[in-house]
Amino acid sequence: MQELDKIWMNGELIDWADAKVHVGTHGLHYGSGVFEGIRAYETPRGSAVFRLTDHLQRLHNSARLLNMELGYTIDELRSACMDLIGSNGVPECYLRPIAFYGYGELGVAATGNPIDVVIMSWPWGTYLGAEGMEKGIRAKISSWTRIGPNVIPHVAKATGIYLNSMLAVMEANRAGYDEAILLTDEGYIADGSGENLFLVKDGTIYTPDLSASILPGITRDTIIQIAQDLGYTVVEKQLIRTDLYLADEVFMTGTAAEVTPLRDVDDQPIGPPGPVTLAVQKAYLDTVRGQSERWAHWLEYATTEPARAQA
Ligand code: PPE
Repeated sequence: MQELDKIWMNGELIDWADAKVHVGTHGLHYGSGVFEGIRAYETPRGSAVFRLTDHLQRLHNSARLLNMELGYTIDELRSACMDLIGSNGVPECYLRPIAFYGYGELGVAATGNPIDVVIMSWPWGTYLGAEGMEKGIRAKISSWTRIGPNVIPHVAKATGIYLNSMLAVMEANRAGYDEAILLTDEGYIADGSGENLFLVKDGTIYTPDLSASILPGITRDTIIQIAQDLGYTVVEKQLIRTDLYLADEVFMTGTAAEVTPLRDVDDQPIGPPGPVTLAVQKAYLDTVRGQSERWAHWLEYATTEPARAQA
């Protein structure tokens, strides 16, 4: 991770090296935290954060599901993100707000522990490699099952959930694949370790519906809207693994992964990135980089760069 100058922690911008917690922190012992992953892009009008308010709204929802009181409004967190981008001076970066039960009492019930709220930012290149973005990655169905809706609320982007993702992606990597695909207990396709999944069959786009224990991805929502605008039909439904094997195209979406094509699943060839994937990927990258008037309202410009914003 490339270290930048500042981290926003509990209301203040502090030096990167000083953003520390005690080893007795509740969130460290029990994974009791919620977080977000957000990207800021360099655009012709300066640094813009993609769907920042939507990400912060999801952070608030995640916190609610874990009975956490963040203590900062969405507006306050939005300003904090903008201040951080301005002070670090890196217009194109990944933002990682995280809130967790802090240092107080140990014991599983977190009631009474303080809540720490932190925002980090650092430059993060392509998640699954530049070559993966261009030529497609190789994925494997995981032997790990995606956590069910009555295990941990999957709608929450909660830190503890990511043990599920970590085991899956490490298993896939050890076996020589780039990414894992997790199925639900019933065998329906859920998501990747850090991405939602889409497939294309006979010109129609399919993606698992929200009941499949998936994170309600903001990129997923973006892609559904962009694809419909491009004239594609998008169907949200239960999908099974053989739908992937027989698909014409498969791609994954996420803030970090953006739109990454899959070139094979379980060694079943899907082929090089197809026309629908490429069209959607281009439209997405144009949108986040401020090249699209249609979706301009999704870009929240860092107010800390007034000189550039006027240009
Ligand atoms: N599913 C999972 C399990 C997931 O972690 C992500 C985001 C998504 C779907 C897509 O969500 P969205 O970013 O809102 O479109 N994964 C984040 C964290 C990746 C990491 O390694 O850390 C991300 O993409 O920022």
